[in-house]
Amino acid sequence: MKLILGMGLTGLSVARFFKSQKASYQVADSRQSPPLLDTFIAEGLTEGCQLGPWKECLLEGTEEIIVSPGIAMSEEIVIWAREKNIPLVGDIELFSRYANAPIIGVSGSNGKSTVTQLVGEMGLAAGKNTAICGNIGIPVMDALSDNVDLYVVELSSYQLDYTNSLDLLAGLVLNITPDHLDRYPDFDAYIASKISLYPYCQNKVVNLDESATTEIVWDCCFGLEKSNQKCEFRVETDQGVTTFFNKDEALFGGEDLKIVGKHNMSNVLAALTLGHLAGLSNKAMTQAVSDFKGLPHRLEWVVNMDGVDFFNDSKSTNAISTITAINALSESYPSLVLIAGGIAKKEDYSAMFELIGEKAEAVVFIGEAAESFASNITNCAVEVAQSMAQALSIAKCYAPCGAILLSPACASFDMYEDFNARGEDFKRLLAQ
Ligand code: UMA
Ligand code: ADP
Repeated sequence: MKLILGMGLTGLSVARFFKSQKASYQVADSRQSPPLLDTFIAEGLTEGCQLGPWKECLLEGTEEIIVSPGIAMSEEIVIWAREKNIPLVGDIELFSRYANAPIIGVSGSNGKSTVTQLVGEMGLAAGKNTAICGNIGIPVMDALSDNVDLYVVELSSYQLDYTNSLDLLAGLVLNITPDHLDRYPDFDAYIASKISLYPYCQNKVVNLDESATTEIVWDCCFGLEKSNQKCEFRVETDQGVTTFFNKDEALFGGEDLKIVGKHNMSNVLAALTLGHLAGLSNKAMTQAVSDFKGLPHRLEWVVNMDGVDFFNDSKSTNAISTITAINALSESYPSLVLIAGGIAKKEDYSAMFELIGEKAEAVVFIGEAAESFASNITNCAVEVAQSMAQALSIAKCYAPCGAILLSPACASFDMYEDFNARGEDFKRLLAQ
């Protein structure tokens, strides 16, 4: 009997798969009423369902556990399973057993979804039936199909932690900066989790700008700052004109990109390198890059109102992504007002506070972290707001021109269901 732990998106996709295979399984969740329970019931997937605090007897007769990524390794049920030597895998490993098309894997602290989506769109532009899935929001077991030509899978560290076997045609850890430090004993453990992707790769792709992966013996590389002769793709800037190259062939210019900021140039290089390894043509990849508008909530331009551009970067849930957004926009906007805050991550925000003082006209903080963040700001105006609506109206007072940027650097759960809801609220308020 298989045991599926966690009745979220992952658990649902795994239960659907086992049902389709007529395999016997049991589902369990440590919450009394998990949000997707109704869907499990409607689809007839509640076989042997156990809800509420984990009980050791759940493991009786269990030959393998498929554990959801949100369940930490410190959970009792995981510890008991390990003590009993019951094999424990995540959905990614299960998927790898059945997938019969090449898989590209993308991990990293920031930019995973952007690169995953872009590689996926390159695959589609090349006429391949491409599945874009994984941590990006579509569980891999829901994407599994005999009709797929290419899988592009976003891999989180949580998923990698429950993976022991995986076959990737190519894989990349885009960057590693502090995140999820509530799940790991320290930053080194988080780095180790990310880097565990590489042994699964037929082609290891490394970002030369990322110091945490310099030890990796790579097969392919790219770098925006530290490019070299061995890079298949590179960017050159001559007299302010930026061009992307594949070896000696000029592909497109920086002005052809609809996504802004240097970090997105790095994301494009990453996607080109992975797409190339998947056998995609430069023509198809160039088409996909020039059509790519980026994903919602990632430095997304929303509207120009009374001469002010509004950007929604709600997906920024850590300091470095907000630092990246401020740097990207301050290149083009001399006046920048930031809205940030929410539930602070267990990380050092001092570099972000300093940059805000240096580059922003004003900052408006919201959410649980507001007061403590505000006390760390010097060199620019600082305000605390009680709601997104109030934050926006305060921000507008400081921005007669330039840009207003929502880039929270924090989790959203104090005020919203998730980062999507936060970004949608920001956009809804702007549409009023
Ligand atoms: N649960 C328990 N006990 C626990 C923890 C969770 O029973 O101790 C139950 C919850 O009650 C809930 C279920 O597990 O019913 C939720 O499982 P989950 O947290 O693993 O979430 P899923 O809905 O399966 O979504 C997961 C990813 N979530 C996490 O890793 C936390 C989604 O990434 C991913 O899109 C989805 O699988 C499909 O692959 C989200 C995420 O926040 C977007 N990821 C983190 C990030 O990007 O930073 C890693
Ligand atoms: P992830 O899936 O890793 O969370 P996303 O593509 O969803 O990555 O972007 C998350 C946040 O990180 C957004 O605020 C986005 O603007 C920012 N970001 C995107 N790419 C990069 C990058 N290469 N380096 C740093 N920040 C980035």
